[in-house]
Amino acid sequence: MRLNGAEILCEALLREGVEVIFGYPGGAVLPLYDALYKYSQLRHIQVRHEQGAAHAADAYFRAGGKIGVCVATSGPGATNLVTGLMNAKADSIPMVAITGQVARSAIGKESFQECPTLAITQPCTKKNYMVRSADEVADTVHEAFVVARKGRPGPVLIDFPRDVQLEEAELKPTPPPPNGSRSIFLESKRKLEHAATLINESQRPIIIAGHGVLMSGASGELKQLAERNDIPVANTLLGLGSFPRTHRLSLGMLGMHGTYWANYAVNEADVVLGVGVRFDDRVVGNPDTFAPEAKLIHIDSDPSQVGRNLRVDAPLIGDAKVVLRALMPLIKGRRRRDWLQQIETSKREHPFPQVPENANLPPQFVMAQLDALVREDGDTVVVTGVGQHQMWVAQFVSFNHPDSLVTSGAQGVMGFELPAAVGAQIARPGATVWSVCGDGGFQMTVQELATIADEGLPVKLVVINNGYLGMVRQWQELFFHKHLKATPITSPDFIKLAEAYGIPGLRVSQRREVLPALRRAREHAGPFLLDMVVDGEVNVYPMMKPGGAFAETMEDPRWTGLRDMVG
Ligand SMILES: Cc1cc2nc3c(=O)[nH]c(=O)nc-3n(C[C@H](O)[C@H](O)[C@H](O)COP(=O)(O)OP(=O)(O)OC[C@H]3O[C@@H](n4cnc5c(N)ncnc54)[C@H](O)[C@@H]3O)c2cc1C
Ligand SMILES: Cc1ncc(C[n+]2csc(CCOP(=O)(O)OP(=O)(O)O)c2C)c(N)n1
Ligand SMILES: [Mg+2]
Repeated sequence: MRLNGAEILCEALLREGVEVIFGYPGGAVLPLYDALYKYSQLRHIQVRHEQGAAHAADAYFRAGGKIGVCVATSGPGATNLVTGLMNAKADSIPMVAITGQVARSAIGKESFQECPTLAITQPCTKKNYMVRSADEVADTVHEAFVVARKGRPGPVLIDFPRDVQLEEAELKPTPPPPNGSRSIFLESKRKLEHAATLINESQRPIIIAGHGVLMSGASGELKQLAERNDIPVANTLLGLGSFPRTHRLSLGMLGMHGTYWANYAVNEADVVLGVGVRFDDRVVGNPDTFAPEAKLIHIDSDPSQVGRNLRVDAPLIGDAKVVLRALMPLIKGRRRRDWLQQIETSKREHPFPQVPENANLPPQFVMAQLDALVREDGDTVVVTGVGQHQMWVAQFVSFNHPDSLVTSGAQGVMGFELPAAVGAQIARPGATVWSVCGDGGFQMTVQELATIADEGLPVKLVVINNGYLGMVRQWQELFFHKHLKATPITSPDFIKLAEAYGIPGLRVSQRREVLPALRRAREHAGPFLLDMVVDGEVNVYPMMKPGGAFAETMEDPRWTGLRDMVG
């Protein structure tokens, strides 16, 4: 069958099981949009900015596990994708991005809307291609999906010259599927036995479960191993949900804003088992003082991540699920009353983050109430922006299921919250999707309210309106002599703004209003916005200083038990 390049691309996407494309048209992708006009099986979500397309495609994967596809035109369309590509690359999210390019004969001539997309996106993709003939299109698309998924996943970009979209070629048969996308388990039995001996003989082990556990679908294996050997589990921000937060062995998040007791347990541990975790500096602080007494076992599918940030005693390279399964028979069943008791004592002495008693509506109160609702619901996704509200979500919401948190980790992209909510809701139409937004971040991609309204996505937007770029204000207060420069931020009337898009909303400024408002938003059939006018000058604690040691953890001495207050 002879088709043009754009039609071949659509056929190849369908063969890859693609159902949704997040995109924005322009001159250099007009032939592709003409093909999409015919290929109505490919649902096209028209975002309002290409950055939104990339974030939506990213969250589509994080929430639903299927690779997201985004499309942009050449020049400004392609450059608008860059933040989203970098975000996906840094957080190991597979994605396929397709950009239009000027015709082959116009390349290199500073043609209208020409830009060096391959050069610009090379560092923020796993691989990028330019298809130079229609004949190459199908194979390139299939290869892109394989590359995006395998090893450490990430985004792949295909630059698609306009004339190649129009050129005709024969549609090739589908290539055979590659031999399994999981990386082959490389480690010897001796290495597994060494790691198992370290665990079995340890007195104070801890598991640090990261994003790789979710990527591998290894939550079940993780739970089995933790329970068999009675090992407490701390999660990274991106690993939250890989181990049930309400499980007796869960310590919550570790790291810069992790729970005191998770960081305490790491500090006291004699063995640390890291699973699918990159040991980012927000997790480790100062590498010289991290887990000072521990032997480190590291399971990761990407050999370049092992030993990169920390010295590793027992590396186990491979897919988390495969390695954990291989390790399991070597792990002894045992109970660790003394060690767990030691951690319980630390919990009692350093209770959970709290609020000043005289506070009116502390943001943490909102999070604790949201947690109550999330626990009631079976199928929930919480999306966040970046900043203080993100950390309070991580601290207060009990993520008990995989793929229930969608957040930007390594890049910390403000503005992720709205377009990511679009992608998450489209991936999980039956789920309640809460998007907890910063008043700053919300204003960065606010135009995606139109996408939410157009598509009738029943997203629940909770704007944490603290009047500040709160996280930066916190750093100015703590480390820059309270010089608040450019961090107080004004906002439009969020309710009126939402109304302009046909989205109803409610303003909340009192504690007693919070839970009824959250319920009302949840019960509303369509999108709903809550403008939570919270106390502005509240800091996220505990906080380990950047690059600092556990011993330097900052706690707020003024605060008293919030969880008791909200019941
Ligand atoms: C304001 C702010 C504050 C933050 N504070 C904290 C904090 O206090 N604590 C915290 O934890 N984070 C914090 N972060 C996030 C932090 O920056 C990192 O993004 C996060 O710690 C990374 O988690 P990770 O290593 O689990 O995930 P990733 O960075 O995604 O790494 C995943 C690892 O898993 C591996 N992997 C992938 N697939 C597989 C597989 N199938 N099998 C095995 N391995 C696999 C990858 O090779 C990689 O090494 C913060 C971010 C922001 C924006
Ligand atoms: C695109 C982008 N620009 C700047 C920053 C730096 N930054 C990190 S957190 C933050 C403040 C976020 O403010 P807001 O969205 O209101 O959330 P809050 O911290 O107040 O909860 C800023 C400016 C960033 N992470 N991303
Ligand atoms: Mg704010």
